Amino acid sequence: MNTAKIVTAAAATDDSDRGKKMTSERIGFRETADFLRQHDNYVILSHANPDGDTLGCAFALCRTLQKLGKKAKNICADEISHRYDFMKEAVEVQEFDPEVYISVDVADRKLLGDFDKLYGDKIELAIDHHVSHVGFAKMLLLEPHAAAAAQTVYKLIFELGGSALLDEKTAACLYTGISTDSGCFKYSCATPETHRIAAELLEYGFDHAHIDYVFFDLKTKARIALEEQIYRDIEYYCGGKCALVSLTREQLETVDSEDSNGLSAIPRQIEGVEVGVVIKQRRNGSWKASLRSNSEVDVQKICAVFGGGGHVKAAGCSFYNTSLESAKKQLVAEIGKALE
Ligand SMILES: [Mn+2]
Repeated sequence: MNTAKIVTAAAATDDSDRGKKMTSERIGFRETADFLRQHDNYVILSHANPDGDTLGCAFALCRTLQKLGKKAKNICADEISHRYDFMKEAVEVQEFDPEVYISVDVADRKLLGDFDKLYGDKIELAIDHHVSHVGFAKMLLLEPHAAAAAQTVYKLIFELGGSALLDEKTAACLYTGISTDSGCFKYSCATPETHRIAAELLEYGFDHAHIDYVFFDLKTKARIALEEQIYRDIEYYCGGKCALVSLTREQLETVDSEDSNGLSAIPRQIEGVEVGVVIKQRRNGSWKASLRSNSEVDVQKICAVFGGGGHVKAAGCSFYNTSLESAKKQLVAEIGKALE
């Protein structure tokens, strides 16, 4: 394969990558396309607890490789929600001896879940968009400022065969990745390029309104019932600048895991709230707190006090062998200090 070497050192000149351990060879779109043309029998891995981006990338790439006459299949350590059934219809089920393993939207091999042990060492090509990507594949196609890995896969498919290689089904998969990762184009990660690529995809004529309805508006009755409890039980602290919600195992088990996504967004939607907190009980009884900041408050610093971490605006920490009341008290005390 004729890969120009854009290696670790070059990657590290990018501010966003500084200090990150990079063990993969960074390659561009042309090298990646050449690599895909030259091989066959692909296994495409999504991350565990799969979302619209990792699945949209996997199914779009699988369909494209099959169109090119290659054998390809997708695998994921966790179950795929029925919401993605339209993606499964985009690919043929093929049996073959795997030759090349590819990961899509996987920032770290640990995120492969139970498949890390089985496949983590075998991945030749990683396609990703996470600034925090920890190199694990031999080769890496990384666009750290793309809103979704599906943007990168779109450009790769274009490199492989132009617009003729795209179609309605592939476009629907890629659009789902872009829309879900950008919060339906609401997050600050949605750039002019994000919108341009989405606009190109809309030209293929799939039902984008239905996709956005399914992923952003549709809720199960169980989810609505859980939200009802959440709204009823919101607690306010620090003069209304902190809103807190706690959920026991019993409450969480009324919905499936897909249904419990996005709950941490609820407290921070409230006007006047600067720090939103959602505390969920884990299966082992410990408590996991997710903090979201709407202001200057650095929630990463608050979580670090309790051994947690994350980002300035979104972070998390855990409380073990502690009652819920005690966990709340400790957290609210730190939040109070940060708000002063
Ligand atoms: Mn993603």
